[in-house]
Amino acid sequence: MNYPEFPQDCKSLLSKHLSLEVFEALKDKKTSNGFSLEQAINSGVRNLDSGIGVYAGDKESYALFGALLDPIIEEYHGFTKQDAHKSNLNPDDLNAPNPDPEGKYIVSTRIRVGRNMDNMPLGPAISKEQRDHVEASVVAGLKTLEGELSGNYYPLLGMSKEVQDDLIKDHFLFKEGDRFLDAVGLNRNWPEGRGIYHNNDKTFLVWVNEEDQLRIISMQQGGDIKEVFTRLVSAIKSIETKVPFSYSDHLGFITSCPTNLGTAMRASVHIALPKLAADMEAFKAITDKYYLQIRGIHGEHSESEGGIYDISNRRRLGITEVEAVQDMYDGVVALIAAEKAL
Ligand code: ADP
Ligand code: IOM
Repeated sequence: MNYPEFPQDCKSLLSKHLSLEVFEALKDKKTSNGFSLEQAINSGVRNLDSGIGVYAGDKESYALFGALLDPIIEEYHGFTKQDAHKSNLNPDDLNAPNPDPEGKYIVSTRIRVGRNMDNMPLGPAISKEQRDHVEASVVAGLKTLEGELSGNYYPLLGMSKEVQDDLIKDHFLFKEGDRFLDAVGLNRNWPEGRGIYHNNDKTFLVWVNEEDQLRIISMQQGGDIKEVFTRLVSAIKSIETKVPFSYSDHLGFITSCPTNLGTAMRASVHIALPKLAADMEAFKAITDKYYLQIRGIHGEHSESEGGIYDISNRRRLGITEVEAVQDMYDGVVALIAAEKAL
């Protein structure tokens, strides 16, 4: 492979950190699962609108391709090689009374974590047999969940197009054919090995074998962020007794995208901010201050509709889960105050 030239206006962290020197040092390296630099960067090379543009094929990728990944991790999370990751899943430490009890701004709240199985390649380097094994192990674990977490698993294979489209439209299921995931091999053998588990109310869901092998999700209408977090923590604690997760003392939970390392947590609200959105500079000044990310209404790489935005914590590594949710909560309080003042 030749050194990829990125256009001047490309903003991905890959384009910023893949110098010719780094490329030459890494281009012939492969992890023990056969994952190469060419595979790691293909998504960002093909998709110039990537935010990051690089993925790991396994835990080893983070060490082997460290010359590229370390500066990306540092820039995204503000986390250096000297820093240590930390965890706090205690809902009592979260200060988050509902910021919008009248339901004027917050449509819904969702908190998810990514997880991958220990001693398995990540999705970009996994074989079909290994992926099917992950699905079977995860589903066996999920079937033992009780109470509010008890539900059913719905494999994508055999799901009608109508059901699938409705689940996507209603924000419960991942989309199909994502070009960013496609370019790193995350859509191989689609739809086999993929599916969704959820309880009856769809307040607790698990995506199987999308960007990560598990996305554990708690969501509900309105702005009771603490209730959503509490349900998620109880799910994580139950599932981790059944499925061994890939973890590193330094990087926290191992995920295929470097943005998700650490807590692997994205806590978001769908929130109506039509007035503030008319002044994007003022909007971004608040989201930057509270380390927040703005997404559109259908998730990453989508647009806002009707003044409703997806606002979530940006940092995930080097801070605890409680701090990640607190970032989102404090920022949302400030955003609502700004919207009210207009
Ligand atoms: P992820 O959150 O796993 O990184 P996406 O950004 O693609 O992935 O979002 C996945 C889905 O979750 C999308 O349909 C998105 O609209 C939905 N979603 C995210 N946050 C919320 C929320 N607070 N309320 C309802 N749906 C949400
Ligand atoms: N997590 C991943 N889907 N994303 C950061 C892709 C990108 O824009 O690089």
